[in-house]
Amino acid sequence: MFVNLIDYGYSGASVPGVSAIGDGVIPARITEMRRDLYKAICQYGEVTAVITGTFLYEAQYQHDYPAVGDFVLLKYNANGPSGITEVLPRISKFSRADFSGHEEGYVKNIVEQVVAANFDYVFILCSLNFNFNPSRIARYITASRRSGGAPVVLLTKADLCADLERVSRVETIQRIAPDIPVLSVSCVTGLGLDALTAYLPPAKTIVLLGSSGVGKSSLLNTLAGEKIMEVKAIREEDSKGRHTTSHRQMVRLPGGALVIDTPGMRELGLWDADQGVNALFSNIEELALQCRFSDCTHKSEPGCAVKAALDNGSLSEEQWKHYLTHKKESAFVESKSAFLQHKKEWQKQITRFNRKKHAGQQADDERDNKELSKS
Ligand SMILES: Nc1nc2c(ncn2[C@@H]2O[C@H](COP(=O)(O)OP(=O)(O)OP(=O)(O)O)[C@@H](O)[C@H]2O)c(=O)[nH]1
Ligand SMILES: [Mg+2]
Repeated sequence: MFVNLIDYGYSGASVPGVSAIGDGVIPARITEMRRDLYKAICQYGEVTAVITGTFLYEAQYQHDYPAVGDFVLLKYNANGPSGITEVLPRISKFSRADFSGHEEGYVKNIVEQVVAANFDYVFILCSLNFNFNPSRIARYITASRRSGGAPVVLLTKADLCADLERVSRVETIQRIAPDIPVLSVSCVTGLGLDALTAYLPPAKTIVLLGSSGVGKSSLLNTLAGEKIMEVKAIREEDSKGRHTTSHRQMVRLPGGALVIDTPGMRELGLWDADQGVNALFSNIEELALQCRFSDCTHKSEPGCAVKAALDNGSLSEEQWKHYLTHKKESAFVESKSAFLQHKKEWQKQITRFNRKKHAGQQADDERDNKELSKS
């Protein structure tokens, strides 16, 4: 079977670094990741793959490792796992800050963990039931803005929500992010699914993001027309029975679009959050530039353009509230990162000091021994 990688979003000429192909390697795209074992699609079909020793030696940071959606170079092996030798430059990526930090008493800095790569759209899913949470959606929008993919908000399980309530919730999100499509969908009744096809063109890649239980895998199965991903019932009131999907996988829909399912994430640590906040709230950042004082805190200063906009209604209270939450969160990520960096430096200094002390003691011992042997 010959697979044309262009159907999987590959556009060789426009991917920088592809001239490096040769030397018995072929391009491929990562379709699945379970711990250290990958699946990749290449011209010979889907193969299992592992990262090669050289790759391991050269990879310095977590984000150097392949993620689902990555285009890679593969040493093809017809009789066993093929070897991933290189990850090609990404055109988009979704990352989270990995706080998992501790390693045998040694504190790592926060590392960037790539969740998915090379997608065109980010579908942000949030359920219309009891878990409806505009702040969480805004957080995902911020991260998506930064990723290079275009965010689309999907309010899921529309069948569990009265029509009036549904319309008002769609409006709430549209007020927070006026330039982003917001659709309500239901996998049970099929509501809203037709409108989704505009964001599912052939060879384009879509990543599904959202908390556990919002219906990411259900949506993928519905769009694929078959049960590909495991779906488990949850108790809607408290979402009990969570974290069904435990790996990342990319599926090609009958229409040709590629959809990446991800496990629901408990915490979405924003990576490089500030830039994303500025993009989502560019109108507020512009208003702030018009304040009389450059260090205006937008609380009680005269000539505050933000306060004026809030008073005359041109800036919604909701958007302002979300902006403040974001600012606080990105400050938290930054301060935690700085704290861990500081702690790491401090531990390095202790190790250096101990080593020096040890070396000094050794020199003293040698001197004593020499003195003794002389006497
Ligand atoms: N009523 C209703 N239930 C839905 C809908 N979509 C999904 N569900 C249910 O929601 C529950 C969770 O769905 P999943 O698709 O497993 O959710 P998920 O987001 O993939 O969850 P994780 O894999 O844990 O991240 C299941 O019981 C689904 O049947 C919908 O449109 N309407
Ligand atoms: Mg799932």
